[in-house]
Amino acid sequence: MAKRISLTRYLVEQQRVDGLIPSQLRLLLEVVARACKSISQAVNKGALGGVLGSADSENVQGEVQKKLDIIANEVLIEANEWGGHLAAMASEEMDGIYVVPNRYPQGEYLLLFDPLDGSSNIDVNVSIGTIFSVLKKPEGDRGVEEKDFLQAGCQQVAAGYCVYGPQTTLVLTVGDGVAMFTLDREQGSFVLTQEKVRIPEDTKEFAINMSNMRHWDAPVRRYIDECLQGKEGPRGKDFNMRWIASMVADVHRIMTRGGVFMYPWDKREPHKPGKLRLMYEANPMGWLVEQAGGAATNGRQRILDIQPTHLHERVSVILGSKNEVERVTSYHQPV
Ligand code: AHM
Ligand code: MG
Repeated sequence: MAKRISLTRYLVEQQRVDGLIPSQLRLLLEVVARACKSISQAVNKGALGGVLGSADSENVQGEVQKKLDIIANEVLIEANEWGGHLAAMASEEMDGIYVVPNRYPQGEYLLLFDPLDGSSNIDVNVSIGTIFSVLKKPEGDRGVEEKDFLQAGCQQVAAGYCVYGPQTTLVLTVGDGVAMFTLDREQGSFVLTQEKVRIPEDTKEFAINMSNMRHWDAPVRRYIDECLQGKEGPRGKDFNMRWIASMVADVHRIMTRGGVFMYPWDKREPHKPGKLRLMYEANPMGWLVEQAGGAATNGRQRILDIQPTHLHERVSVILGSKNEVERVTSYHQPV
């Protein structure tokens, strides 16, 4: 029988053999995984757990919060605040940063998360997920501040997501490729099910919210127009479209079989660079995709090179199969 490698064992081996993960980071990742298990349980209960529907609140972006957005946010904070490995956390669902209270020891890491991505899919039993990113707190004795979080994505020391679908799958990178772990519900542990994930460089599948087509910029329109022309057009092949409207689920499909995912700037909100959030969505997903051999840009530059100026910054996102991302990006370059 093939040996089963648990997440714990995988992380210990990465720490011991490859020296890739300091012990504090290993502990942190274990705690995040444990929190994801709790969120997965809440998601699975659905109406039976009374967790569906909206709460009577809005987040900092003015979006109505779902009950599960709030539950997932609390689970992540409660699981992570006391372990001693973190200095502070930031979440899509909180206005400012959450500094670890004085009653607990302070660690050297910063954790950022979108506690429950794909909120519009919660009540309709479609895959949703948690996205997270880990940064190192800059050196120094002063207390942690919001500006400590404003590091480019290339500074991440770990990133991952957990998709709550037919299976619960945790996907992780610490900078040495991407590994996938499937939750064994009977054992209550994540088991390694794929290592060295590779995204094919070419694809015939794109993911974009087509209902926004009339609002897009010319380069995105051109790319999608050419895909839609199929075999008869300049691409010489037929394309398929998939849009789940949960970034986690769309990215997971791309991790599994390739494709290109786009949430571009559009002219409905001309002053916003895009819909998705740089720190909680684009950076962790961008790094995971790059670690699996794909690419991630905002049309003009590599996502991971963007210097953030505020915590809840938004960004235009194009990521997935390398050759397609490079093509869309090249359409954005001035001629
Ligand atoms: P959320 O973090 O509030 O759930 O919003 C992000 C989600 C992404 O998961 C998804 O790609 C996108 O919003 C879907 O947007 P739309 O409803 O415009 O298709
Ligand atoms: Mg969200």
